[in-house]
Amino acid sequence: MRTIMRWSVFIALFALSAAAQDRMTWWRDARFGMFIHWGAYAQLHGWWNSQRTTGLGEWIMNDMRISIPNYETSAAAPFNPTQFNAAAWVGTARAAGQKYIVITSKHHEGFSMFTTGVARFSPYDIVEYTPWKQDPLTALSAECKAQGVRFCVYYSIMDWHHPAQSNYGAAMSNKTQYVADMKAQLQEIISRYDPDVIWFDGEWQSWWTTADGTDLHQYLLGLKPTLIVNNRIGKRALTDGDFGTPEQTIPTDGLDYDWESCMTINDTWGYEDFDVNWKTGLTLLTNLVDCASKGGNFLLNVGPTQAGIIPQPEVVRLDTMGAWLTVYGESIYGTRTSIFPSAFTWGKVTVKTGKVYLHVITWPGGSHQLTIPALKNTVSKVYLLNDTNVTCPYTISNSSMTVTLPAAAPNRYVSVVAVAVNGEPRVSDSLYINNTNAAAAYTGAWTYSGGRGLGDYKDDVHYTQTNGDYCEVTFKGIGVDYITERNSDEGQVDIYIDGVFIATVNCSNTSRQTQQVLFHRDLASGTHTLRAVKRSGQYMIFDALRIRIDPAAVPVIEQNSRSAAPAIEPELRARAAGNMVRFTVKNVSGDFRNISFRLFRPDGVLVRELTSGKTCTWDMNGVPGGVYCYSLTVTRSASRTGTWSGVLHLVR
Ligand code: FHN
Repeated sequence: MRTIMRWSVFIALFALSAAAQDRMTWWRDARFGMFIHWGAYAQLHGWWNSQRTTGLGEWIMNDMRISIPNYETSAAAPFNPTQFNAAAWVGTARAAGQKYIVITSKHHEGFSMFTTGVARFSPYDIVEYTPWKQDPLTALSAECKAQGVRFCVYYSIMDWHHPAQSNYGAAMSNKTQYVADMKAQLQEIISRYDPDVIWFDGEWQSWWTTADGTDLHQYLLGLKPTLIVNNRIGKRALTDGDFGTPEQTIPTDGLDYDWESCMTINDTWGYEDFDVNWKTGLTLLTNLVDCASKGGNFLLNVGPTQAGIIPQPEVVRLDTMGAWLTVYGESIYGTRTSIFPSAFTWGKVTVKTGKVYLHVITWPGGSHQLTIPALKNTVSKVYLLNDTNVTCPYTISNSSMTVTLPAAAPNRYVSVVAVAVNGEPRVSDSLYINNTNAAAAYTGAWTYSGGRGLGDYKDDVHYTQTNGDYCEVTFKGIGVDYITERNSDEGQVDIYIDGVFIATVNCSNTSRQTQQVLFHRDLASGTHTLRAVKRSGQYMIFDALRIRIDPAAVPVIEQNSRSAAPAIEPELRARAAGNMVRFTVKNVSGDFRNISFRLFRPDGVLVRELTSGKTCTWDMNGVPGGVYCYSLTVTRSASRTGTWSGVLHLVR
């Protein structure tokens, strides 16, 4: 009798070590910090020999090829910021809603903004080398503790003044000596100012390696186990430090690990008196909301003057952000990344236990309605976050929720609508069929266009110019959204479901709009076919379908037709108590060789992969909850291979 093997895949979750989780908790909850670039370069404020520097204010020594002696006498020695006021600086950050400050303790110029006793750094520091003779880090760390703001420091590995480095940090003549000196200085900083984060930079020189970063990180954790460091302690790899550091940009889809986007309010980090290209309050608030909606932090920079004053245009903008956060901070602090698989044209979403926050940047006209994918939760109330007495009517279908808003936006920048739910917000499971998925079939003269950079889903589309051409997709689910672009050169598209004409959608619009939900249909659970047919206009664009999965349906696990192995356990569900997910394929007979296990996002992007062995433990930190597809191949012998695929729910 054929041995019937019982395959099952057990999923056991192990919480990350409590220390690792606790260490990052305050940082993740903080969401918004102040970067301060302040050094001897402020004394030159962007000028050298009556010429404007060609680059950033803090790079003036390098960019204007200033020698060390000239920089010592012209920038460092005369630096005398008599108007510095720690209470005012920290007060500005606190009023702005910035929960932590990261100040340059030593930038590439090598001038220490604190008293250092380390040979080869001393006496090139703000106390010993200037007429001012004060230590701003002492004052700021004390003031931060007094005002409840976390104190953190920036530290440059590259050092244009230390005798072991030459050619503006490109050459290293005595790395052992320099690393020893740097470690001694960092010990001074930790013991004297107790920073919560050390923000490394200047790691790109070839003489600094990943191994150097790992060694330094271990050394620092020995001094302060709860210290957080960024990925520039190494070489900005995923495994370096505690968080990623996108600079002057916000990752389009966020990152699936902790990250912080740092930005300037104008275009320079260090002060330049001629850089007046100030970002607007709307831009800055939109950036903050964008970061939070993608699970990241926003570190916004100020560049104080040679006198020790934060430029007023920066203070004004920070005040604007603080006023907004006073009303809407609940939707930023302590929130997590949006649970919805794609962005919305009207704004951004953040969540926390019991709440979904809709950050509406473009207030809807007409009927003033927003539609979001249906939540799995019970909705108890929808209201304006700025006035909880103003509730918003809403309707829920089995795959979407429509909220009707007041006619006017309550805030001139970003208005927030709160959706109160029971427990952890969870969205109805949905799958994306992108225009390149195998499931999409095209009839006629279609063309593929990728990398348009116009906001398409996965930045690619198929298009045709021939009326009658169509795209067709067969899927299983309880609802479908036809997602495409609208533009002035597009026309009408006929939508058929299961061979029946349902609607003609208008894809024309005076200006280009991408990822528009132009058609939505709730469906009986089962297999359906959507056909989109070009009827008129110059172009028809096909971008994606969003399909609602029936949570009650147990997806069929396709079993390799050649294998005698029995069906695998149906739909796997992993409830993440922590972030570590351990997959083990358990085979009673125990005689199989290995497994390959791949986890995909619904749109086909590979999330995690195991290509050999019998168990794997993946850190799912930063991987949002939702529906994932998996494929599992078990090899017992050359002729006995079983392949299964299915759906796995990662529930946060
Ligand atoms: O070279 C530095 C620059 O001066 C500034 O400090 C930025 C801030 O993140 N970091 C480096 C450039 O990536």
